[in-house]
Amino acid sequence: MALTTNKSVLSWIDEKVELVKPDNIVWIDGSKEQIEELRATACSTGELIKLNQELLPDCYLHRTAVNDVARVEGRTFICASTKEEAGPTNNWMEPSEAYKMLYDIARDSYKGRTMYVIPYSMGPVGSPFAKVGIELTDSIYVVLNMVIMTRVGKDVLEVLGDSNDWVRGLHCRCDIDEEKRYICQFPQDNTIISVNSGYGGNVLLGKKCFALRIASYQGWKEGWQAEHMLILGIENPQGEVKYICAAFPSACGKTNLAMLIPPELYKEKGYKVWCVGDDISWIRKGPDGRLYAINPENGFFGVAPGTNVKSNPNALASTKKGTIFTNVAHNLDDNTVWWEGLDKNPPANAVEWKGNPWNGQESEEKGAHPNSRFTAPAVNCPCLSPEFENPNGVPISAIVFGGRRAKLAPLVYQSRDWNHGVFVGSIMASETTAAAAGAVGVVRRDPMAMLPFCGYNMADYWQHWIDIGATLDPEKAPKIFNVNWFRKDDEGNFMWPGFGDNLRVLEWIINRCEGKVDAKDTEIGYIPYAKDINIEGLEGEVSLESLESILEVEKELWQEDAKGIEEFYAKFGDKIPAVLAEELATLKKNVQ
Ligand code: GTP
Ligand code: SPV
Ligand code: MN
Repeated sequence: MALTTNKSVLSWIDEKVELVKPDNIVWIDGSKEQIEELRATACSTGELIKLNQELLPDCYLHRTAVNDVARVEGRTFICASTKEEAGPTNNWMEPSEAYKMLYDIARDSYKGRTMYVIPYSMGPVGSPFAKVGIELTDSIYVVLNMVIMTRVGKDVLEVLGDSNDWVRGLHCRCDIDEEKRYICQFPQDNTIISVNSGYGGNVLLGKKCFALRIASYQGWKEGWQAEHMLILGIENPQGEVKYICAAFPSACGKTNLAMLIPPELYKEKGYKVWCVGDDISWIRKGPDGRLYAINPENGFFGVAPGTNVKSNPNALASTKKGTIFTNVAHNLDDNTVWWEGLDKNPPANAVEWKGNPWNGQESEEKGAHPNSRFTAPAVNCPCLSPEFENPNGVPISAIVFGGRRAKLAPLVYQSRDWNHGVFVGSIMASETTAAAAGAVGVVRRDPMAMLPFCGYNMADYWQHWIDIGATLDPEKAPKIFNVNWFRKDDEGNFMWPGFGDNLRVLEWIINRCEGKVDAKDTEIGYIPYAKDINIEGLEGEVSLESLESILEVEKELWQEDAKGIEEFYAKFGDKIPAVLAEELATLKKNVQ
């Protein structure tokens, strides 16, 4: 039975039913009973494996197809009416052509299958920031993931009422055929169509497709911002909490930073860190003129490898109940899961992520895919912010950009002002990771960590950033920074311990926001004096000299980089905002 009388919803679903021809239609109401039933069905078909319910209550394991383990950027399209609107950094397809191609692929593909109708809210239901979506899928795995990652159920439709303001999403598994895999966004139609995949970012349509690609376009039109940013709160010993948003590319440390455990020294003093979000921020100006952010998601779709009690105990704790693991190794001895970097004791009697028997003590092969993931409910997180459900979001003191760069980018620097900060975000570059299909470790430009996620022309997106800044009182605008946890020495070792110790850098950032500490005015922006980054307790890991060396501006490298920026900007022709062209000229002059 349909859960709404909304005509725009019902007529759209009717059309899609006509197209894909499901045997049954099931509306997802979000009830416990329904979820249990779906889990049982998925276990009976092998789509899910029920894990040890004593050690991991309500936890399940799923394996995707071997050819379907990451986002596919080459097959992701922005189907705006003109190519120019999608811009040079997006793949573009003309909308009517795209619809025709996708409908041909989707036609009859639900025959013998069930259509699940998922009404969901991105953001707390009814929050002024929140937006509604409806995803149609023929995958129980998608339903159960969406139930964790978003707010799903009847109340979403009640809030929607008769409105036509909701995002349409059609997902068809089809045959998981790589050659016919397409992830298409139609920003002008509020529509997403995804075919031939069953992997996370390609099919959980509330996440990257809606909350970033469609929402970034909506934000442009409506005066707000959708960003690939974590949100965390830092509580000082006086009990004051300051919030930071940070944009790092995929698999570059957002989940880890969002849940960081303060170093002993800071814990003793009374510092605490609160996680509001680990991947996406929706940001808008509040009544007091400051920028406020919400996390539109309700769970974490986190990278499993490398997550352990030391690196990210909060993430690990979050995965102990109600979690779906994707493409990790299955320990048959105790029916639990394992991944590289969990501990130094891989299971001998196990099944690797592709489904083959695996002896982790002897095998050279990996047990878990490098982009294996956990889907964990946010409420599980021990450091979840009390503001997580706040419909009005949290006020942002600082915006931090950062990438994975072995050389060049210093540990941290601050932009001179908002517009320079936009420039700093626009010139971000990072080494590619396993989160997307393709080569790993290649440096590429990834402005604001939005390269794969911006739903319109990146030059317009930069201008939107500049325009937002122009509406802000400089006293109230967040200060903008850049960080790099990934500098390496000549032997290839990380020069900064990272993880919990990143709080030492965040402390400097907060101090800068409050005007409590001086900085060196350099060619690229404000850089800390080494003495102002607290390295107490890091003896043996970081010396003052090595800290100084990762805070240095290496002019020759920057000259080289400026050329790369110029080439990148050239792709946008005269759409490059004048402000950014001027900032580039200044940088070039400064590092001459
Ligand atoms: P997405 O979910 O793909 O958006 O990734 P993310 O940005 O949330 O990245 P995540 O926190 O999952 O970290 C990805 C990888 O980076 C993991 O293997 C981490 O162990 C590693 N990592 C995270 N923070 C640090 C750090 O401070 N230093 C170093 N060296 N590695 C880090
Ligand atoms: C990312 O790749 O940035 C992710 C994972 O957060 S996915 O949902 O697959 O996009
Ligand atoms: Mn991400």
